Amino acid sequence: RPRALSGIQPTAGSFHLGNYLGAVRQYVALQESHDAFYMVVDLHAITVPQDPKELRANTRVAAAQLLAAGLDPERCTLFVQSHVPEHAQLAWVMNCLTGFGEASRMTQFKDKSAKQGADRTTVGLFTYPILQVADILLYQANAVPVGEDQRQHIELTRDIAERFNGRFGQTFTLPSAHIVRETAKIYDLQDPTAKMSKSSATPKGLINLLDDPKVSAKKIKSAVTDTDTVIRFDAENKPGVSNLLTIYATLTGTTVAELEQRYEGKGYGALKTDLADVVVEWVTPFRARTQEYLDDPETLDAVLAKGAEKARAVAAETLAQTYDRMGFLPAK
Ligand code: AQP
Repeated sequence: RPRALSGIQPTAGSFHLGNYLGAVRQYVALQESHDAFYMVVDLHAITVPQDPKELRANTRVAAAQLLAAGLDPERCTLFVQSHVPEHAQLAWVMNCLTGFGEASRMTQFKDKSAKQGADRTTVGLFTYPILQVADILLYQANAVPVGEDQRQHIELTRDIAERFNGRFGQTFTLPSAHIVRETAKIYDLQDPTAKMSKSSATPKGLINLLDDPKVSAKKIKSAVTDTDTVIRFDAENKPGVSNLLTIYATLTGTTVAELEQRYEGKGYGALKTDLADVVVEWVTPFRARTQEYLDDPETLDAVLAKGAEKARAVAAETLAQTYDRMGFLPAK
């Protein structure tokens, strides 16, 4: 079976709808066809300041949400990044193979560091994509399910893997981004030209899966649309309505075309009210399942321990081979 690998940050506590539709849904799908490794990326999280107590709690919350979304530890390997020390070890090697200019061209870093200012931007944030390179290459992953915002980082991973293979002999599999076009970028409800993100300009544009469903329903109902009245998918001219149609179609397993037909002659109010109901119906059992996993931390930790053990077996082999190829003297 081909390998899949992806990771999600535990930072915000709750995942948002963009994380779920853009990435986590694909994790669930790929566990059927791939030998899949999924991790809660706590090492990535500390590239911005974290409260230690919250980070620890949120790591469990993230794992619980992944299980609630449908990851099955019998069918995939679910673990916490810091439980597998090879990630940090291979990241150092990859840092030494990456050009400073090359890393400087990463748009996510440019955007985030511009927002934070140079003094608050850590070197860790700068090398974040290179840790991601190590994450992916350690598992010889073929497919990396992610949202559109990660495409450039997967390209970087391919470049560095090719560079290593060229210099030291075939070692790493070249991965491909697994990006589902329709849901590759879910937009902010208040600014439908910007990505829905945990650092959105206003919380009103962001649907957190673990929020009170009433709050989420209200946000859907006050989503920004346009002054036209027709319910039609047109990402360029009607980004707000198009985003709502994408969310609606994906959560209900219908198509956008079907929805356009169903809402012909109806107003935006009807679409929003119905979508608010759809979201409430989806998040309510999701929250309950997440809580069940959190109520039993021993079982949750056991799942993560078993996952880390399985992940380590693969990661250690890749790291040993990498060290050997580079000419490190083996420890006796
Ligand atoms: N709006 C989105 N649409 C589609 N996919 C998205 N992803 C994030 N936002 C969207 C995908 O979710 C996965 C996990 O992301 P992460 O843990 O790296 O979080 P993030 O990308 O940092 O999430 P945010 O909310 O966008 O955070 P900030 O504001 O810090 O940038 C990834 O596969 C990502 O593509």
